[in-house]
Amino acid sequence: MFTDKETFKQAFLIRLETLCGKQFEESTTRDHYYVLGHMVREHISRHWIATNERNRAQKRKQVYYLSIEFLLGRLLGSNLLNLGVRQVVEEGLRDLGIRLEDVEESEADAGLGNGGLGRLAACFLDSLATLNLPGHGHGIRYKHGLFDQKIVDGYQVELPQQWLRHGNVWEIRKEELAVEVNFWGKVEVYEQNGCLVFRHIDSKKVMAVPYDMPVIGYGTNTVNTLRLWNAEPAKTFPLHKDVMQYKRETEAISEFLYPDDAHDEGKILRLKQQYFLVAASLGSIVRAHRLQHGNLHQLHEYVAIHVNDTHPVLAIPELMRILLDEEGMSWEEAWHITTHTIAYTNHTTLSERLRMAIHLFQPLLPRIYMIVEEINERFCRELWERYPGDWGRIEQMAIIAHGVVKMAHLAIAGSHSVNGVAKLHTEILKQREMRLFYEWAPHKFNNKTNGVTHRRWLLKANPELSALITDTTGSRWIHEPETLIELKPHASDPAFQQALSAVKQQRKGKLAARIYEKTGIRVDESSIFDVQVKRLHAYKRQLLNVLHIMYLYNRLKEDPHFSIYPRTFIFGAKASPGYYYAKRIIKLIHSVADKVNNDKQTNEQLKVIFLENYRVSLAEEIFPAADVSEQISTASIEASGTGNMKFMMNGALTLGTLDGANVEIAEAVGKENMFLFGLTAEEVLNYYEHGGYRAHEYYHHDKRIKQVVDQLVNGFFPDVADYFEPIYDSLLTQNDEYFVLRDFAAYTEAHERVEAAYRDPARWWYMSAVNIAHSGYFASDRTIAEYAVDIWGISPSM
Ligand code: 73E
Repeated sequence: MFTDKETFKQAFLIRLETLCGKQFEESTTRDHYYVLGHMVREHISRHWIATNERNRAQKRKQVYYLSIEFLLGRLLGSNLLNLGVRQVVEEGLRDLGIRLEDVEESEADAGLGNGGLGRLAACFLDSLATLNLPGHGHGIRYKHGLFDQKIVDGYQVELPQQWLRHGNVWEIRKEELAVEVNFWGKVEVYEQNGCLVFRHIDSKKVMAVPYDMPVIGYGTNTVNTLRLWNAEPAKTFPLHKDVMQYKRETEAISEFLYPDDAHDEGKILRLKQQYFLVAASLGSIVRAHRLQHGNLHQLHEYVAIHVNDTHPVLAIPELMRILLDEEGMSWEEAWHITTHTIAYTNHTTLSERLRMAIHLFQPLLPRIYMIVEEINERFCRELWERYPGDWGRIEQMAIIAHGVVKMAHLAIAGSHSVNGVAKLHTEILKQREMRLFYEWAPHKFNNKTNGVTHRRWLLKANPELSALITDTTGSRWIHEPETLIELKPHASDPAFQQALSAVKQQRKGKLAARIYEKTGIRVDESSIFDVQVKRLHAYKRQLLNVLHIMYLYNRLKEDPHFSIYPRTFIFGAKASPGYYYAKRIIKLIHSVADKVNNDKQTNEQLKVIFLENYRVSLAEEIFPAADVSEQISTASIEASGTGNMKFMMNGALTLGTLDGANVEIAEAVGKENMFLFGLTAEEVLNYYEHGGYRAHEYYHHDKRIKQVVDQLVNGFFPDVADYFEPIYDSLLTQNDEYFVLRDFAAYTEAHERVEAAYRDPARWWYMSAVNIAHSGYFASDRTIAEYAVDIWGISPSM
């Protein structure tokens, strides 16, 4: 039905009638979206079935990627692109007077994630399918994804996200594959034929119902599966009195995504979600394996299970439970299979501190808790043999200690592979955060530097630049992103530079139009677009960016000889609803924007824009239009960052610290092709360990700093009273935990280097081209190929 324009149009119009019961004339954009989605599903269904059949018949090893988040964004555009039918569809619709762009925009973002971690999982699915790897996702079908952000008077307000309001064309409910999940109750132990038998009784049952979504590879027939689990009441309602409450509590499990990024909360509902995901996923994985192999003795040879951060770490005791209680295996065999099946990625050093209180854990999951206790006992015994008498070490490494379960320790003990997400991050894990574990089992530790799918973030998001690349070097880069390096010889070619800058200009114009539509503010399209988009977090230091803007403003007001190359500072960021400090920073950005944008003396040189409700679809409009990519976290804290890679691919230059994957970007492009500044990770970690930083000194010795910090509290922003006082206090009273003032001068100086480079177009576009040329390494195809070989032991299946 997509072979040519005419066939497509015919097929489209017929389905409009059968699916929507409408004539073309009465149809709406949403109808068009619905019909197109169905056509794609129909088109791929044969391949989807065939992929599943092949996996069954070939008995190939499969990987299951367990993640509490999948930040998919919109799917229509990328599915059409991956199927290679986008152009036919676009032209066919155009004949009918429909713009494909409008149809795409009517799709709601599937916002089932907070930020980098969830988006990484989505990029990985794209690469798995494209590389024909047998890899599938398991997640939760949250009714409400990450909240929608509204800005009212400069303050963030959260609204529930409603992505399912008009249904979801991509999913198929598979009720017959539902899995029962047990909570609460107690464990009965009795003896049978000389063995101890454990039975979980009086539990509250929840049905996990899978909704399958196809994951379509680029230019291949492989269609993998993303299985999202929905929590529903069990088929037979229990006969206890409060049926309504049971229904409410059950459905609550898959109702909301927790809006926390890079920091976890030990809440009971979160633990319920985690076990729900794990029990449902393992139930379905094990059922499929049993059907094929009859038993689970070879599970680890045919199945790899990846736990994305510690959220799904209960996969370890749950798999043990299945092997022990359902299969009757010995502890030794069950442990062998479990540890050889499971691998774990750590995404943040903060998660090392992640704990779950026993008094919450034990009653909710009594049998799982017993198994964790046993794992801990055996683990401590092993440590005791290895380090006799070294109580201190064993206490620090124990999985259960002082009334809590340490999730990261369980993950390391129960898996065969532990990886960080960038070189620097993995080194910090090995040498600091997880040093004792690294000493105990160095062979488990490895690095897998993150990557992003260049097909969404370059090919789809930036067709203008993609066309230029293909015109220059051919289209091999789409399948083999590392061949982008072939652009390098063109980096100093004036004609190429000219074309590159024209493409950027075009995208800046497009974003400027969007900014005007959303905010009513006109920005100068020839100004430098300087962008910081990411979750709002103190360690990401949006505050450093804002204080620098305040400094520029002050200087422009006070110094008649001072001028700058016109700049547009663009922000996008959601703050966790309960993270009050972050919310104050959002208000601060708006207060500064208000001043700067409305001051005739400055607003031709300086503009500040906050784009509300930052999300995947908005990101796709922003990256292609950026000149400068702000990656300014306190060194050592951002595990990797992935926005940095998306900017780089789109030819923006990084203004950043030597943190996370910035370090590897610098290795790839050369320090001279970035704007690096500030403390190194080692310096930061030294300060944290030995002290010696006094924020007051920087405040008193640098007039620029004193002025902007004082302006937070001295009435400079008259409408906010003392709302920014906590920000002021964080810098001075609390000695500036993230070294904002310490790095201020270096950051200002780096901005001056940016400006100088931008004033020299030949240099700027050379640098930009070099960045694009080296971005292939940061494609998730490379990352996934490494996981496949080093961790999962899977190979392509076609
Ligand atoms: O540096 C990023 C990293 O690029 C890191 O902060 C982020 O993961 C990205 C992908 O590897 C991350 N998110 C979380 N932890 N690390 C997190 C923690 C709890 C809940 C939700 C997300």
